[in-house]
Amino acid sequence: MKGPEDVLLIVDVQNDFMPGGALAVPRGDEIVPLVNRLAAGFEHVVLTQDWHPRDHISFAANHDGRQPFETIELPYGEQVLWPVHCVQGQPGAALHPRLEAGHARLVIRKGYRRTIDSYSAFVEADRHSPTGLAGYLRELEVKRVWCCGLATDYCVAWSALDARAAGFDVVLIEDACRAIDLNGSLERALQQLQDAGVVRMNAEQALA
Ligand code: VGL
Ligand code: ZN
Repeated sequence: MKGPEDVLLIVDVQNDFMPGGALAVPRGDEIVPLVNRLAAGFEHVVLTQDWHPRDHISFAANHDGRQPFETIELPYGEQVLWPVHCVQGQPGAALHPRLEAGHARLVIRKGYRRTIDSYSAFVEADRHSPTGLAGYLRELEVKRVWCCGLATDYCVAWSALDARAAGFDVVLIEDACRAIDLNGSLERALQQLQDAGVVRMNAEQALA
């Protein structure tokens, strides 16, 4: 059992990211049993939920003539336009019904501001606005952040990179993640994670 210095960060295991959902991550549902085994091995679990208002700036439908997966320039940089997903309080934003993480202590909701997206659980896409998670983990003297969930190349990768930037040791539990893989995004993300010193493991190793 992992103790107080370790936290399992379960990123965006939500209905809209599952096959059949609004922004389906291929085979996203396959990770749920593994995430459940991991959660049982951690005393301290934190969840994230992508949590957008209906008029969110990341939705292609909110930009005339734009299609999902195109990109636009926003004041904070390039933004991928997504299908409408994870709308606050809607069934698509709910956690997967077979996720077993009832002992999770904190749920970080992100992307709730209309004009700023947030892939990361730590800092919004303006790279400036904190979610409060780093301060919470520091105050509880957490040393290591173990990351799993969806999607490897977006919310999991950005969260892992920001956890490193905040000074934590970080492990990516690769087989407990699935990727969107848009225009080479997975390869790019894995390279950035490696450069940042994020350790890659599988769930077996993580639970050993
Ligand atoms: C995510 C795209 C848009 C994710 C969230 O959870 O990786 N990706 N919103
Ligand atoms: Zn989103």
